Amino acid sequence: MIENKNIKASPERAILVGLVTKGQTRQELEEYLNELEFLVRTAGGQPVKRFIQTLSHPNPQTFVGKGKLEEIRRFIVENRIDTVVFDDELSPAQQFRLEKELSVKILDRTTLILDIFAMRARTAHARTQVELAQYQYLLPRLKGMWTHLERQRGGIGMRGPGEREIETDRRIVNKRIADLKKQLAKIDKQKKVQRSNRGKLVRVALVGYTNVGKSTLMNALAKSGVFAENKLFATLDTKVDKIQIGNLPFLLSDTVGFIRKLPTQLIEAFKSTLDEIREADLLLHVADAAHPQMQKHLTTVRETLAEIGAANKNSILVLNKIDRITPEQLTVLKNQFKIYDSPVVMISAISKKGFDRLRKTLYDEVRKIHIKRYPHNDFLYPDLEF
Ligand SMILES: Nc1nc2c(ncn2[C@@H]2O[C@H](COP(=O)(O)OP(=O)(O)OP(=O)(O)O)[C@@H](O)[C@H]2O)c(=O)[nH]1
Ligand SMILES: [Mg+2]
Repeated sequence: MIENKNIKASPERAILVGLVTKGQTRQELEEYLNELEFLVRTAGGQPVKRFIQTLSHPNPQTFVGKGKLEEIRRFIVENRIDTVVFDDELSPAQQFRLEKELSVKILDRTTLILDIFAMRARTAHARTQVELAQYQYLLPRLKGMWTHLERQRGGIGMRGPGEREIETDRRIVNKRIADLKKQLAKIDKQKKVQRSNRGKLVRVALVGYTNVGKSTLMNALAKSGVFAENKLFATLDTKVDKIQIGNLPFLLSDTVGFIRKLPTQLIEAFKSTLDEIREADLLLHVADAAHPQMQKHLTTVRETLAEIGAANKNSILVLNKIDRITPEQLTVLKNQFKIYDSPVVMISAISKKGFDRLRKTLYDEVRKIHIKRYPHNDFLYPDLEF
């Protein structure tokens, strides 16, 4: 595992930087920075201040403009800032220029998410996947790193030892990536065997944005003791439980949550974890009804599902945390989702409000799949009253 430098006894003091651009309004940026702040806290840092600039596009060298950079530099010195977090993926050139200009740790959204994944990975499988993603992120950045070090040491020429060291490093990293891929291929095979041993039961997968309550719902339905917490990416491994509603058994899996701009390295590295979703017969798409960004979360989840090859699956939309919204908001929500392309259920995974409806919907949808799969057995599954 690449060392996680973000955990310290006293929290790292961080400032956040984002841009208002043509494609991103001030309000959107504020919302994205709220999420970035939550990510920083999850990683063990303390957000201190936000810097926002309106630019048509990021400066290719320094992300922000010259004046803003100076403002940030002054703030860092006067307020003992350890880290600057940018709300976008920085190019290797930007990253190293910024490190040089600001002399503190520079993180972007991707490194932050990778870092949290590294912190959260519990099993060998999750660790291997995270490490692969981290090395893949690192590979194109090696050159910048060496150039940066050379400059710090006082300017040995670009084609000097620095260049040879880049090559050595690149070889080491490539070898490590190849080894990790081999290890993952082995784990993939085992997981495939495990999945095929589970028999022919209908498979339902919980999917959704991070922190919406997937694991809490899994616990409520299965009493399985899945780790749930008010932090981002509490779950990285897949947990599968057998559930029975009426006389109908099925498998329910809980796995990693999605987020806006989930690093592509992670999507690739977590391929086998995401297989659980890809191979599911039915998706239980959970959303946080009390979150101001719920609609955007729904879109992100749909886009991510398409990206991993799991679009157009049968699904049930579960709007969770209704204990945290007013009766008026609930009415608005009900009207909003009256017409939707899949069944919609509103619940609270904590108070268990709406659970009868959820069980009934789950039963009906799983039964449909069952009947299709075993056409001669349908008499076994009567209509249930809940
Ligand atoms: N008020 C309220 N809080 C809830 C409800 N369901 C879950 N939570 C809380 O939301 C937080 C996140 O819950 P998790 O179950 O860990 O969410 P998750 O979707 O599994 O999150 P990741 O694994 O990080 O993707 C926890 O603090 C839960 O207690 C609910 O119905 N009402
Ligand atoms: Mg979870």
